[in-house]
Amino acid sequence: MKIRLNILAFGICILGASSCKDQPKSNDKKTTTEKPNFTVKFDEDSAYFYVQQQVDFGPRVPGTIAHAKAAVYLQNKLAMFCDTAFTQYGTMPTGRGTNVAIKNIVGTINSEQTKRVLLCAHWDTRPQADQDLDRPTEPADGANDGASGVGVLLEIARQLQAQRPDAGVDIIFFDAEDMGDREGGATSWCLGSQYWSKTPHKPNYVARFGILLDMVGPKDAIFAIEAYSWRYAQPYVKKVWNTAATLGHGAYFVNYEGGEILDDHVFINQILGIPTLDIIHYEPTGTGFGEFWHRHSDNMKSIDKNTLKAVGETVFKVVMDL
Ligand code: AHN
Ligand code: ZN
Repeated sequence: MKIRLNILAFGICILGASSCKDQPKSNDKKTTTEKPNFTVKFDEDSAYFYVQQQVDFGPRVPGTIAHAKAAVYLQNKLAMFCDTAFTQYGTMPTGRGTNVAIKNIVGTINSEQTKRVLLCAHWDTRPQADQDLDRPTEPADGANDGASGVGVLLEIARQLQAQRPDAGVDIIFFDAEDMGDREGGATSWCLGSQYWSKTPHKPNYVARFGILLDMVGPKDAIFAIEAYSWRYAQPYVKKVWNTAATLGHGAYFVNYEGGEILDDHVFINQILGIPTLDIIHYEPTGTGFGEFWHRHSDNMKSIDKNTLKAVGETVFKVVMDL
């Protein structure tokens, strides 16, 4: 928090930083838009619980029993909260001579609405915590890297039952984002989103824009503006970052560029052409993604409820404002 205050020169962020801490546990914030009344609601305890439940299956490494069980859990959750839910099955080359089975899990709200938004996150866990000196061939829990984005989206879906959005919403949990490496090259990452972008769950699928959540749980997370997001989805980056500032979350959604990150949204932008932005924790030092990244410290201790709330409220309001 201190570092961020020093870096940032403008008022919104400074105000945001001081107000987001020690906030009373009120979930209700009146909005200031001309839209029909709604209240920004997001329960961070609920989101945290959804992260915990995923982690409790064990690392969701493609091909494992934990992965298979989590897929059922996630489809059931989306079936509870959305109008429809199903799993898209596929197969993709890993880039290293093998294929991997893909399960992309899709929940849809207001299927007939043409004004749609895509909300997505990857749900798989990297097969190895290869940034760790200790046990680098074993997977981490993937609390941040995978489970955090999914947990936030599940809570948003739950809230959208009580306050129905005018827009259509498609929530997609992408499989096999995190199996990539240098040897396999760029296309060895993001296998589920590559599959879906080539073969969307509905023929001729369109959405106005998409929001990808990745590693949205660290304490004092920094969501710098990711360069592909700025290139392909600039108006929506502005909308999301301005919404965050309005809600007092400007300390997380900072106004500087964080470089190019190869993530699921790149393939959605380049293959399908749906402008999609990435909300991803970016740390200017070290690995770029924080101390926990691809290490065994990516466990529940690396999840902060305040960060989940900042992201959840922001995305909820963007959806309801549509
Ligand atoms: C690369 O490291 C090439 N991309 C980061 C995307 C990622 C990995 N997100 C989570 N794990
Ligand atoms: Zn990862």
